[in-house]
Amino acid sequence: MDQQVRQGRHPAEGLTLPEETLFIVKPDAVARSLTGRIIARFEAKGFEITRLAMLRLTKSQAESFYAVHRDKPFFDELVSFITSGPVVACTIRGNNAVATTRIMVGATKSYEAAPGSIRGDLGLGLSDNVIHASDSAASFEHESGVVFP
Ligand code: FUP
Repeated sequence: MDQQVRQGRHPAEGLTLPEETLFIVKPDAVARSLTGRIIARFEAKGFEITRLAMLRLTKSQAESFYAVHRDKPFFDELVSFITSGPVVACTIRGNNAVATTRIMVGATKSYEAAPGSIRGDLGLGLSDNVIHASDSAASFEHESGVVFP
């Protein structure tokens, strides 16, 4: 067993690039009872959960969350979908968290996402694509501020 684990420290300590990121289990995945399975993948990878909540985003929270997409044709559908039911928001900490989480999540279009990724294994949709994950440190700061005010 690893020395750090033996001493009771979390494996996420002593990192080369300690970082935090945010993922959101979307309403489709919560409704399909996939929340535990998704969170378990991040725990198994070695990330430490730092915040966890089930919540329902308001329309104004969702519009702020997805502000970067405000001018896109799919913006209204995106806001409508993410507010359509409860979500589970989670911040995690670990080595290279932002980029590693994006790899674990997979391509935006679930039906094209590689098997082995969360979207590739668990979804077929586009706006209903199972999970959101911050794509940069700046996105993490903005998005976590909206979700965990
Ligand atoms: P991702 O970072 O993979 O979640 O994807 P984007 O930030 O590009 O898109 C945000 C969300 O918009 C996606 F989760 C799904 C939705 N979307 C559409 O509905 N249609 C599109 O053409 C692109 C994205």
